[in-house]
Amino acid sequence: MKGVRILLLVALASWNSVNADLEWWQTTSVYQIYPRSWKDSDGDGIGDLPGIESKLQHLVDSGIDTFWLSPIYESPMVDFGYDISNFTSIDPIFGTMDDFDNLVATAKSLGLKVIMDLVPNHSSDEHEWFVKSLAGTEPYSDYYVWHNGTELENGTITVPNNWISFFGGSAWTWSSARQAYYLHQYTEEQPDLNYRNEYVVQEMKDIIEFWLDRGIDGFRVDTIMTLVEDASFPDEPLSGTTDDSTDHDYLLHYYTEDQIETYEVVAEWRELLDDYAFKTDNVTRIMMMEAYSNLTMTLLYYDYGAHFPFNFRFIRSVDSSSTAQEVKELAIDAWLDNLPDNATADWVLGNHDNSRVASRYTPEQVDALNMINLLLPGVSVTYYGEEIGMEDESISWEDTVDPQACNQDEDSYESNSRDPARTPMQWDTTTSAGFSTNESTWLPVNSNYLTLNLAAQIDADVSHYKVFQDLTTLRKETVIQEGTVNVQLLSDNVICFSRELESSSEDAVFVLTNFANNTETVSLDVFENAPDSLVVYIASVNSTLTAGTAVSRSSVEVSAYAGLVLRTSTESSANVLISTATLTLCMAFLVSHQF
Ligand SMILES: *[C@@H]1O[C@H](CO)[C@@H](O)[C@H](O)[C@H]1NC(C)=O
Ligand SMILES: *[C@@H]1O[C@H](CO)[C@@H](O)[C@H](O)[C@H]1NC(C)=O
Ligand SMILES: *[C@@H]1O[C@H](CO)[C@@H](O)[C@H](O)[C@H]1NC(C)=O
Ligand SMILES: *[C@@H]1O[C@H](CO)[C@@H](O)[C@H](O)[C@H]1NC(C)=O
Ligand SMILES: *[C@@H]1O[C@H](CO)[C@@H](O)[C@H](O)[C@H]1NC(C)=O
Ligand SMILES: *[C@@H]1O[C@H](CO)[C@@H](O)[C@H](O)[C@H]1NC(C)=O
Ligand SMILES: *[C@@H]1O[C@H](CO)[C@@H](O)[C@H](O)[C@H]1NC(C)=O
Ligand SMILES: *[C@@H]1O[C@H](CO)[C@@H](O)[C@H](O)[C@H]1NC(C)=O
Ligand SMILES: *[C@@H]1O[C@H](CO)[C@@H](O)[C@H](O)[C@H]1NC(C)=O
Ligand SMILES: CC(=O)N[C@H]1CO[C@H](CO)[C@@H](O)[C@@H]1O
Ligand SMILES: [Ca+2]
Ligand SMILES: [Ca+2]
Repeated sequence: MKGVRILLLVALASWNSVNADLEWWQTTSVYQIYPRSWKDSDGDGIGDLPGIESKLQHLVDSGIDTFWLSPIYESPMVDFGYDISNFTSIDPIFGTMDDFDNLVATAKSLGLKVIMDLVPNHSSDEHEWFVKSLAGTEPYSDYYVWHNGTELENGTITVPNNWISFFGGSAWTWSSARQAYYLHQYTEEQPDLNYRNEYVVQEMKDIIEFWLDRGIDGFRVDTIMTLVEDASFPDEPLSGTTDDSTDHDYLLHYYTEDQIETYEVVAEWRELLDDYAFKTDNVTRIMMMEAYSNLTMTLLYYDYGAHFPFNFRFIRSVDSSSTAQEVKELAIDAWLDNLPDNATADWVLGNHDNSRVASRYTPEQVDALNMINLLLPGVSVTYYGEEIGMEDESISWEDTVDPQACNQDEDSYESNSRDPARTPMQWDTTTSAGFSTNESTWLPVNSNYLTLNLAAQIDADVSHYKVFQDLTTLRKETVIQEGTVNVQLLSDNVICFSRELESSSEDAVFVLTNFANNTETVSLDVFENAPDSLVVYIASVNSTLTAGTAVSRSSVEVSAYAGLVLRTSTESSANVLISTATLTLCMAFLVSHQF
C-alpha cells in the first residue's frame, strides 16, 4: 500500500509539471551558480561546493528546476576556472570529489537537475597535455594549435597571422621551448586545443562521459564558436569599428569563429549524449551552447544537435535605451520567428560576463524582465542574484581581479571588468551578507546588502523575490508550459504577450511590460480572445495596480517600467481541475495495473 501511495504522489507531481509530449529540459528553469560567489562554507572568503550544497533549498524555494555550475575544475585560476589544468578533478578551493558527489546526491534528492560547465576550446598552460605538447612528447605534440610562424624577407620569424585574443593583443605566443607559436583565443595561459587531432576529440568525449557517470544531467558548453579555426590561418579582415589594433573587435572573425567543423564536433557530442541516455535510463542529457555569434550561426547549433544555444538577444541586441518596438523585434520576435521547427526557445537576461539586469537596464525593470524571461515559451536562464535584483558594485582598481580588466590600466579597466557582476550572493544582513563568516571576501560584497538581500525580500510583503516566486509557480502551469504565444506592441512603450491553450481560453495569461519611465494606458483589444474583464495576477513591485485588482480589457494602466500579469481570475482553477483529473487517471492506471 505504501508503494502505491508513493506512486500516486509521483504521478500527481509529474502531471502538474510535465506534459507527456515535452521532455524535462524543454520547460526547465535554469539558474547559473558562480561557485566563487554563492556560499562559502569554510570562511576562506571564496564560495565552495559544501556551501552550495547547504543552500540548495533556496533553489527549490525559488521554483528553480536546474542549476548550472560555472567551472569548479582544477585550475591555476588565471581566468577563474575557465583555465582548466585537469578536466576530471575538482579544484581544492571548491572542495573534493566527495563534496561534488554529495552535492549531486543532495540535488537529486531535492529534484534538481545538475549541469556542468564544459570548457572544450582550451586548457590551462599548466595542464599535463600542454606540458607534454611543449616538450614534443607524442601523442601530445599536436594536441594544441602550433605554428612555426611567418618568415619575413630579412629572415625574422614573426606571428603566423593577425589574429587577436579576446583579452587583447596577438592570439599567438612564442614558446622558446618548442620554438613555435601556439594559439590562444583567450589569455596566453589558455592555449587552444586542436580539434583536428582525433585524440583531442576522443579526450573530450571521455571527459563528457566521466561527468555523466557521476550523475549529471548535461553540459553548458563554453565559447563553442571558437572551437575550430581555419586550417590555412588566413589574416582576418579589419572591422573598421575601432582603431585599436590590439582590441579583439579590431577584426572580423571569419576564420577563428563559426567554422563548420565546430558544428560537426557538436553533432558528435549529441550522438554521445543520446547514446548515453539510451544505454542507461533514457532520460535526456542536454547540451546548451554559449556562442556570441550572429543569429544565423547561433541558431545553426540547433540543426547540429544542441538542445539549445543561449539566446543572448536581451544582452547583445537591446539595452535600456531600446524602444519597446526594438525589444519586440530584435529580442523576442527575432528568436521565436527564426527557430527551426520544433526547436525549444530559451531566454537569458544575464551571466557572469555582463552587467547585472538592474544595472544594464534599471532596478525598476527587474520584475518586468523576469516576467519576460520566465513566461515566454521554453527554457529560462537566471544568473544568481537576479531573483532578488542584485546590482553591479563598482570595484576599485586595487580590488579588481578579472584578467580582462587587469590587462588594462587604472583609467580604462572599468569598462572591461566583469567583477561588478560577480560579487557575493546577498543572503542576509549578517557578516559579508551571509555569504561567508570572513569579513574579507574574494570580491567585496556590494555595499547595498543591508537593504538588498534575500532575507529582507522574504520578509517584505512585496519584493522582487516574491514576484520571482509567483512567476516560477505560474510557469509550472500547463498554459505557460504548452500554450501558444502571441506578442503584440500595444503602444510605443508597452509590449504584451499572451499565452493561451486552445482547449481553454479561461486560462489565458497576458503579460504587459512597459519599457518607458512613464505610465501608459493601453487596450488589449488586439487580442481577440481577451476577456472583457481581467484581474492582476502578478504585479511588479512599484506597479500602481497591485495583485488582485480588477481591470477592463479596453483600459489597463501600466505604470513606469512596470510589468503586469493578467488573468481571468486570481484563482488558478486549472490546477484544481488537473489534480482531480490526475487522481481519476491515476486510479484508472492503478486499477488497470492491478496494484
Ligand atoms: C579571509 O579571507 C581572506 C581573503 O579575502 C583570506 O586572506 C583570509 O585568510 C581569510 N580568513 C580565514 C580565517 O580564512
Ligand atoms: C586528473 O586528476 C585525476 C585525479 O586526481 C588523475 O587521476 C588524473 O590522472 C589527472 N589527469 C590529468 C590529465 O592530469
Ligand atoms: C615546423 O618546424 C619543425 C622543426 O623546425 C618542422 O619539423 C616542421 O615540419 C615545421 N612545420 C611546418 C608546418 O612547416
Ligand atoms: C625585419 O623586418 C621587420 C619588418 O620589416 C622589422 O620589424 C625587423 O626589425 C627586421 N629585423 C631585422 C633583424 O632587421
Ligand atoms: C530505452 O528506450 C529504448 C527504446 O524505447 C528501449 O529499447 C530500452 O529498453 C530503454 N532502456 C531503458 C534502460 O529503459
Ligand atoms: C553570419 O555569420 C556568417 C559566418 O561568419 C556569415 O557568413 C553571414 O553572412 C553572417 N550573417 C549575417 C546576417 O550577418
Ligand atoms: C515536429 O513535431 C511534430 C509533432 O511531434 C512532428 O510530427 C514533426 O515531424 C516535427 N518536425 C520536425 C522538423 O522535426
Ligand atoms: C520603488 O519606488 C520606491 C519609492 O518611489 C523607490 O524608492 C524604489 O527605488 C522603487 N524600487 C523599484 C525596484 O522600482
Ligand atoms: C524616471 O522618472 C523619475 C521621475 O521623473 C526620475 O526620478 C527617475 O530618475 C527616472 N528614472 C530613469 C531610470 O530614468
Ligand atoms: C559566459 C561565459 O562563460 N564566458 C566565458 C567564455 O569563455 C571565456 C574563456 O574560457 C571566459 O573568460 C568567459 O567567462
Ligand atoms: Ca570556501
Ligand atoms: Ca579554438
